[in-house]
Amino acid sequence: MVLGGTGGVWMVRASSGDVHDAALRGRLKQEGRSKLAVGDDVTVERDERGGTWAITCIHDRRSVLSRRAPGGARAERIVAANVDQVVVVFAMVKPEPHVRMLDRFLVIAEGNDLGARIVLNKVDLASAEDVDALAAPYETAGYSVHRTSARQRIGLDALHDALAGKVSAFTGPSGTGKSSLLNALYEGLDLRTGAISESVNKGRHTTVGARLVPLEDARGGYVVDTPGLREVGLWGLPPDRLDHCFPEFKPYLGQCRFQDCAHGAEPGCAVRQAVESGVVAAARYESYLKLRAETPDPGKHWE
Ligand SMILES: Nc1nc2c(ncn2[C@@H]2O[C@H](COP(=O)(O)OP(=O)(O)OP(=O)(O)O)[C@@H](O)[C@H]2O)c(=O)[nH]1
Ligand SMILES: [Mg+2]
Ligand SMILES: [Zn+2]
Repeated sequence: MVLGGTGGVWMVRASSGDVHDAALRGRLKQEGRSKLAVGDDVTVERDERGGTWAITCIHDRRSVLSRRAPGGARAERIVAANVDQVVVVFAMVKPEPHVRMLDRFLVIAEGNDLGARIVLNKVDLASAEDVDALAAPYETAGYSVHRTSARQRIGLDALHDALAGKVSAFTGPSGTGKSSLLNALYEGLDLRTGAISESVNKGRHTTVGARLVPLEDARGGYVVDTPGLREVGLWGLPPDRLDHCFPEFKPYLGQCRFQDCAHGAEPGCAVRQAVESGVVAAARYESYLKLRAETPDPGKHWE
C-alpha cells in the first residue's frame, strides 16, 4: 500500500507493517504507468546493489477517488486509490456549512461509485435542532449522518465502528475538523490540526497532500486524511449521470415523460413532482440544478 509520497519517493507499507521509501522503477515510467496514487497496491523489490527499494508493479485499482484539478485545468486529480468509502466532514459552525458544497462532495463520491457517509462535526457549538435540520434531507436520502464533536468526544464510537477494516477517505472543507476527529478516534495518531480564521492562517490548509494512515487498531483499516478542498470540480461525470448521483431521485428516474429529461422545466418530470410533493428535499433539487448547469454538454470541453 502506498501511504504517501512527494517528489518521486513514495512511502510503501508492506504487509509485514514495515514502511519503505521506494521509487518507481524506470521501466514503469517509460510504459506511462507512472501515475501512482495514495492507496495504490504495489509490489516492491529491494535493489541488489544499493539496498534501496523500487516499485516494480502497480496492481489494478478497485476504485479511485478523483476530482478535477484546481484552477480549471482539464486534468483529473486522483485523490486516492482503492478507497472503500468517502467520509464527508462538515462543521456546524466555523466554517459555516454550505449545503451546495456538501452536495457537491456527495456527488463526487457517487460519481466515483463510492459509498459516502456524512459527519456533522462541532455539534458542541450548535443546538440539536439545527443539527437535526441539517441532517434530515440526507437521512431521508439514505445517508448515514454522524453527529460528532472531536472536542467533547461525542459520537466517536459509532464513527469508529463505521471505519473499522475499511479504507476511508476523509474529505470536506478546510477547518471542519477532519484531522481533529481522526486524532480523537485513534490514540497516538497526532495529525496536524490548526485553528482557522486566525489572521495569519486564514485560508491556509493545515493538512497538505493526501496521506494514507494505517489504523493501528485491532480491526485495522486505513484513513486518508485529505487536505480541505477549496475548489471541488466534478470530473468526467457525464451530465446525464448526474441525476443518478442523488440517491433519493432514483425511484423517479425513468418515470419522466421524456426519456432524456434533465429534470429542469420539462413537462411531466417525475423528479420535480417529487420535489413539489415534498418527498424530495427542495434544497437537494436546487443543488442538482446548479450542478447540472455546470456540467458541460457531451463533447464540450471544461473551462
Ligand atoms: N469546538 C470544536 N472545535 C473543533 C472540533 N473539531 C475540531 N475543532 C477545531 O477546528 C479547527 C480545525 O480543525 P482541523 O482538524 O485542523 O480541521 P481539518 O478539517 O483537518 O482542516 P484542513 O486540514 O485544513 O482541511 C481546530 O482549531 C480544531 O481545534 C469540535 O468538535 N468542536
Ligand atoms: Mg486536516
Ligand atoms: Zn425529469
